[in-house]
Amino acid sequence: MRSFQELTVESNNWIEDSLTKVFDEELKDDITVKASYYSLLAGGKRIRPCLMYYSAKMLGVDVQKVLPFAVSLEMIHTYSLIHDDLPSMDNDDLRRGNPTCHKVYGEGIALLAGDNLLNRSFELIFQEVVKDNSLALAGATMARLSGIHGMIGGQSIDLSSEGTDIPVETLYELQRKKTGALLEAAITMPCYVGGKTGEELELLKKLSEHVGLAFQIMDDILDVESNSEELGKSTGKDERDNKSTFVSIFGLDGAHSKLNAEVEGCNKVLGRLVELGYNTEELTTIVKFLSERTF
Ligand code: GRG
Repeated sequence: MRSFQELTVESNNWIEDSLTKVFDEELKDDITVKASYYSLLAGGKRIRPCLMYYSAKMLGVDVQKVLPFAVSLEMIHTYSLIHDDLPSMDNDDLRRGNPTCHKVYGEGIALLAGDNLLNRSFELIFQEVVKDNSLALAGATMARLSGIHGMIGGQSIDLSSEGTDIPVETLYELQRKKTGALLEAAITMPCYVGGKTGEELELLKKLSEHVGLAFQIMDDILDVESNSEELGKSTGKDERDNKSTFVSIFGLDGAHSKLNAEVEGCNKVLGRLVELGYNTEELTTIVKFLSERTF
């Protein structure tokens, strides 16, 4: 069985080259394009493309057809990080081991770089839909999961509840949207692209919900237990900003048991996919990594 690191070598080979050419060559000297590439090509775990690649492989969906959606998703994810780091939001200096976009390019250009990544990501999707109309649902789903019903909706609840003790149900809703929605896009997009909208889609939605919560619970744990050298971003922020998190509400031990519950949920869904005849080896390895990650 291959390790998570070995799996990402393959998925990074699949996506990385495309990420370096998302903007037209003649725009390479534009300051907003430079700032966009600065953040997009700074690395990061690339967990969303990895999940999308191995979900497609499991379903037997052509990874070349899925690729523009993975590129688009990583662009949307990067825009959200640039905007989240701005002084008017989380006010952060460090991201992916480097100074944040606005520290290097200034706030105005960082704002534009985020906008630019978002707009271009949907332009890339529309270009695919123009070629093949059957991809329209995939594009619409990507927009919905990134927007007010998904990530932006989660961020909206998050910002409006800073400094207050939120009920557990609100914490779950916030995190399902803020973190979970883009992970759902990663895991389910191959279903929409490949026209597999039956039981597989329902199972992969369920899997994403557990993966999203496990990912966020681990993020909250690492914010307390890890350090900025290891994570490439600042730590201790949740307490600084008086945020309700899985750790602040359940304590560290409680957060670890919530994490285990989500991992069990993932494994149950993966078990059902095995019963349906799918090979879940790679997705199982990724889930294991997410539940043990140190960065
Ligand atoms: C600004 C619309 C808008 C949304 C911001 C991304 C985000 C929403 C907030 C950042 C803070 C946070 C804890 C988000 C939860 C999602 C998350 C853990 C993002 C970091 O994702 P990783 O760890 O990052 O995959 P890398 O750098 O590895 O790609």
